Amino acid sequence: MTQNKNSKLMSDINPVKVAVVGTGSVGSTTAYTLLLSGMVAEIVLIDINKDKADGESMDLNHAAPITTDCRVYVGDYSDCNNAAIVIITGGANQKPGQTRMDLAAKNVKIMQDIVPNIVKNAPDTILLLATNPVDVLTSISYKLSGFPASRVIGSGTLLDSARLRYNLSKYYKISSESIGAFIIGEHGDSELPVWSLASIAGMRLREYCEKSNQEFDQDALQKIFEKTRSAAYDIIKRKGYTAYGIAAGLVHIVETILKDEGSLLTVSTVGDYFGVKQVALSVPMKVNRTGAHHVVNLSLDDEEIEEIKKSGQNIKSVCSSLGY
Ligand code: 6V0
Repeated sequence: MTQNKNSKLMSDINPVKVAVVGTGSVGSTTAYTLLLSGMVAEIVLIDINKDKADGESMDLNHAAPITTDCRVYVGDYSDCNNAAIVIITGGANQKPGQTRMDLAAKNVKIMQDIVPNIVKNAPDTILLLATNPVDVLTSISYKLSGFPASRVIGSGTLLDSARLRYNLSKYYKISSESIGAFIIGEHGDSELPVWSLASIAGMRLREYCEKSNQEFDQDALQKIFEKTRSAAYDIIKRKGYTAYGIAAGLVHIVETILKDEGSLLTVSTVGDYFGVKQVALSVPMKVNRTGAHHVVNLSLDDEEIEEIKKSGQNIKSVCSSLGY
């Protein structure tokens, strides 16, 4: 991310507007991360709690003169007009012990309010969802919006994959940047790690361990995955919400879109995956200026295929229980 105040900003070249709907813990942290990135000229904040949005806007604007030139203001949906991306973080969050799926009924009603309003005012924008259960809501928002699937993107397992790489980096004492590993499927309890393709220095983990004279310990890997999967529960139990990881993830997706990078990110879009049709879940997707595109079928092993199918069916059955 560009952080140097004096460097040429993308917003200097082509003023970019991003709207953030929902200014709670995730929305406000995302807006702050976006402001610091220097990638956008305008950030519009939208929330049913206008006072909260106002307070966040005032606070964020005071950071602008000492960081990057960026105008932050509270708006309504008409201000989404011409926004390159609208980030949706509005809705209920998990309370200690609650699963993401427990939020589905409440948050789908909120999407029924938010999504048509965005579509009316910003028919060409890209929707980027974080609100949970993110895959269910991405599937439903795709239908509500009438947008092509590539323009309705859930943050999916980008965060889970980052958590996995962080936990593996601690275990192997190697920078997370040098670890190729990811989580696919639902951003939630049915997600799965792709151990069959995980690699360090181009080698599968078993081979890496052999060559670096360490034990390949499958049980340790299982524990690392369980710690990754339960990370949100563990954080929420202690501080009540999670925000930094998802904010960094959302801004990374924004950057990938605005810079037309074509990076493969584990984000969620509606498609047909391993025989499960028309569902949003995460596999590596090519992300560029036009959105997220499913361009490659992973070579999974049989067990992984069974697990991702179950994960997809799980998301689909929650969607149908909600009438979608
Ligand atoms: P929060 O702090 O309660 O903020 C939610 C905000 O949404 C509040 O300010 C509400 O006023 C606002 N809101 C509610 N209804 C509407 C509406 N109809 N229109 C506009 N705004 C509305 O929650 P927090 O920010 O912690 O979490 C937001 C969502 O992100 C939750 O669903 C979380 O579960 C989800 N997360 C998703 C993650 C991911 O990886 N995808 C990670 C962390 C949290």
